[in-house]
Amino acid sequence: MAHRWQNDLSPADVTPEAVFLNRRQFIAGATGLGLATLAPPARAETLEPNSWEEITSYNNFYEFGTDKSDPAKYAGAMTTEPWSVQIDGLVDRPGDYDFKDILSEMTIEERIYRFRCVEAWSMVVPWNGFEFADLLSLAGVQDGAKYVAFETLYRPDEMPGTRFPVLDWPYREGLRLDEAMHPLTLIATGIYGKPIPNQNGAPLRLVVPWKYGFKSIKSIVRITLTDTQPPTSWNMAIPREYGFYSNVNPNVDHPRWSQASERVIGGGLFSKRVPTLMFNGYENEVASLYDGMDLAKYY
Ligand SMILES: Nc1nc2c(c(=O)[nH]1)N[C@H]1C(S)=C(S)[C@@H](COP(=O)(O)O)O[C@H]1N2
Ligand SMILES: [Mo]
Repeated sequence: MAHRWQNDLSPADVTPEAVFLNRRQFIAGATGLGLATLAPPARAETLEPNSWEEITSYNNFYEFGTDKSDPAKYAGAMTTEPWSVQIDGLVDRPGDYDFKDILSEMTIEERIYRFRCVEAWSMVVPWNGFEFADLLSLAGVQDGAKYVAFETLYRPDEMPGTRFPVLDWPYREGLRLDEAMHPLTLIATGIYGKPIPNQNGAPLRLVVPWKYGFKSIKSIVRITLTDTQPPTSWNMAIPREYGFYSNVNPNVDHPRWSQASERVIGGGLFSKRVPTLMFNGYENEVASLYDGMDLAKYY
């Protein structure tokens, strides 16, 4: 598939990880030598991807517990082979799509995206994957489809967190069809060129970089094309706090905290807060999807 979206970072920025660390030191050193003008502006600096360690040990995957360290501890028990995705609803070719067969049809590319959790922390992740629109073409979207509903695996004997009614399992998410078809909307199958770890949503998870992280549903087993807005887990749990759209928006606060800024994960002593960007920095690409919509009402 031709690339329909131009990354603002080059793959050379990603590998190997050691290069990042060295470059960070170089930037710090250069600043010390009075070459401060070479240092990137504060917000752009966060586009340096987080480390593998940060991305794979600080997670939200409530099926394995609510602590950020639970998924790395417990998600290893999730069986990811074999894996298939049921694609149904308003599609021409409904059925169970084996993950390996899906992969054989897709061209994997790298996408370095900002990732912003509704809890006001953020990372930058070098995903590997394919555009969700390409998966939809496999199944063939029918006229009349307006939304896409997603479901995560629900297997209680492998998912200790599902013993607690934190959410109405299985974890469910949804997008409007035009959001789902947007070239930024990715199915991630890897990170840093390696298969995606279970705690990050193996073997395939959604990534919608202009929306709060909970929209990026993990370990997908079902995709349904519908003509009505599907129920979604966080919205069902606390509708006042978690809307269906959940676009990153520094001007619309969460009822219990500000969304104007975010804590950048990593950097140890150097961890910092930065201003949150409209649509998480993807405003030019996605703002037109919401022309004429009141973003405070459709939060
Ligand atoms: N199935 C499922 N998907 C999920 C979640 C979850 O608890 N279960 N958490 C969401 C939230 S709140 C965030 S911030 C991201 C975290 O992704 P990461 O752990 O890969 O950083 O996954 C999202 N997808
Ligand atoms: Mo999140």
